[in-house]
Formats: sequence, structure tokens, C-alpha cells
Amino acid sequence: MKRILVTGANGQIGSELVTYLRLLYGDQEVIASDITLENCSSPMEVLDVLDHEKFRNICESYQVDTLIHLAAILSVNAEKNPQLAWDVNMQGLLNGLEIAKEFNLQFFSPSSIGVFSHESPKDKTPQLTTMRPTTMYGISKLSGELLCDYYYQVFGVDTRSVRFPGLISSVTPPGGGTTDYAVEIYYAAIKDGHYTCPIKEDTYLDMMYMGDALKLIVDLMESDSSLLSDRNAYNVSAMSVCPKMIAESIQKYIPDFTISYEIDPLKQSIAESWPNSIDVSIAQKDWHFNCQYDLDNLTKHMLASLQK
Ligand code: NAD
Ligand code: AKB
Repeated sequence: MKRILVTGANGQIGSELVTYLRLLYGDQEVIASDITLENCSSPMEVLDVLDHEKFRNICESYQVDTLIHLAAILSVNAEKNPQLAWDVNMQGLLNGLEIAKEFNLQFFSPSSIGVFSHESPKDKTPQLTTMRPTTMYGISKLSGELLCDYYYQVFGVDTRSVRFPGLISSVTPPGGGTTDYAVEIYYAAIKDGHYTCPIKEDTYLDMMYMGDALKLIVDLMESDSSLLSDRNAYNVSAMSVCPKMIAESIQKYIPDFTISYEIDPLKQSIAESWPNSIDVSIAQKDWHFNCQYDLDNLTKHMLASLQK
């Protein structure tokens, strides 16, 4: 990667990834773009990824060699507006892939544990298994994986991807997903000492700290292409946790912290359709994927940075 365009750069991942990439590759080499530019710093461009011509012109004028495509609608918002989710998650991705094909760009667009469903094995879910997602988000993410694979197989585009679990971070709040509770709980712990959780206390989902997610994106993108056995998306995760475990971890640092539960039926049903835990062994084998943060480490860092 030498000159990189990031779409969806204002979001939970993009806001931290742009800073991280600029430290590694230089400020002028990482161009941030989003549909609005509230918090982006220069170089930056306003870009709706559905505007193919502008998308293409930005890639051409900056002579980028890498496209990190983060613009998307997340799971809960996608259920509330399925048509918008299909348009952004599919047409936006297709526009990015077409441009990557035209300019021979390296291409990264994250998939999600949302590609799995009730019909997938619940524990240690393999990378390749039954996948029949029942949400618009999952359907668009799984279709997106297949599209990336197609562009690699048919057109030779260097597509790379992972299935991110819920990401926990302290810079930009998440944008309408099922795993948002795992971020909100830390903000509430600092602010109110109490959190009302929309997900049942014993619902397990995979999670990862943002620091590990940023590092793995660069590790995967810088890996030797010949090592990669999968161009759809690698399973990656740092931990499988439930709300009760996160609350207990917070109580180690804030003993008076309390949690109660008011279940949100939409979020709960999506969470229950996703795995308890996924198998990450193929990513470990192919490109030495690993994570530094376990739950207590993550809690310590989240609380410290939110307290600041
Ligand atoms: P986010 O919702 O925080 O950010 C997405 C960004 O895309 C927003 O800034 C939004 O303004 C922008 N956007 C929406 N429509 C757009 C359009 N038409 N044109 C340009 N920009 C547009 O999401 P995120 O958490 O940063 O997720 C980034 C990617 O990672 C997505 O593909 C998501 O599916 C994937 N992912 C995220 C997580 C997670 O926990 N954060 C987990 C799994 C996968
Ligand atoms: C969501 O909950 O929608 C995302 C994801 C796991 O894809 N955080």
C-alpha cells in the first residue's frame, strides 16, 4: 500500500484507521472520504459511494493504489431500511470493485459475523459452512464476499477481507449495529455507573478491540498474496463474550457498576442468529493472525481512554 483511499472514513473503524494508516504511510498518502466530512482531516473528499463517476475521479486524481472500502449500513439500521442497505452495501461495493479493476487497485472491504445464521454451527463456526443469513445486512455481506471472490477469480483484482466480529472502541461510537451494546456499556459505566442492556445476559458473540482490528487490516493487506487461500473473507475474533461477562470485567475496575436488562427484540433476534464463537484457525495459519487484547485488558484500556 502506498496511496490509500478510505471510504466511510467518519465511521467507527474509519475514524481510527485513517489516523493509524497516516502514521504508517504518511499524512498525504491516506485520503479520507465519507458522505459528509464532519470530523475528517485533510486530504479528504466528500464522496457518496453510489456516485460511481465521482468515486472513479477521486481514485484517478489521487492516483491511489489501494481502496479500503468501509462505507456501509450496519445490521440494525439495515433492518430498519433494507432498501438503503442493499443499495449502499451492494452497489457501493460494486462501484468500488469496478474502479479497483480499472486502476488495478488492492482492495479491502470488511465482511462480518453477520454472514452466519441459525443454520450455521453455533460454536467454533468454521470459515466455510452453511451460511443462510436472515437479515438484509447478512445477505448483503455474504453477497459482497462472493462478489469480491468473483472479481479476484475473473478479473484478478487483489481483493482481501475478514469477517469482523463486534468491534469495541472509544473514539467514534458505532453506527447502528447489533454489537453496539458492547461499546455503549463502557460509556454508561463511566457516565452513569449503570447500563441497561438490550441483549440477554447470556447471549455470546465474538468481539475484538479496535487496536487489534487496525493492526490486522494492515497485516492482511501487507501479506504475501501467495499465502492467502481465501479471497472471500477470513474469520477473525479475539474473544467470545456475553453481556454478563463484560459487566463483571467492568466491576473489576468500577466495583459499584450495575447492569439491568431491557431486551430489544430486533437486536436480540439478530444476535441469536449469529454464532457464539467462530473458528479463526485459517487466518492464523495463512497470515499469522493474532490479537493482543483479552477482555480484561480491553476493559482497562476502554475505561482509561473514556475517563480521559
Ligand atoms: P459505521 O456505520 O460506523 O461507518 C460507516 C460509514 O459509512 C459512516 O461514516 C457513514 O457516513 C458512511 N456511509 C454510509 N453511507 C454512505 C455512502 N452512501 N457513501 C459514503 N459513505 C457512506 O461502520 P463501521 O463500524 O466503521 O463499519 C465499517 C465496515 O466494517 C462496514 O462494512 C461494516 O459492515 C464492517 N464491520 C464493522 C463491524 C463493527 O463492529 N464496527 C463489524 C463487522 C463488520
Ligand atoms: C453489527 O453489529 O452490525 C456489526 C457487525 C458485527 O457486523 N458490529
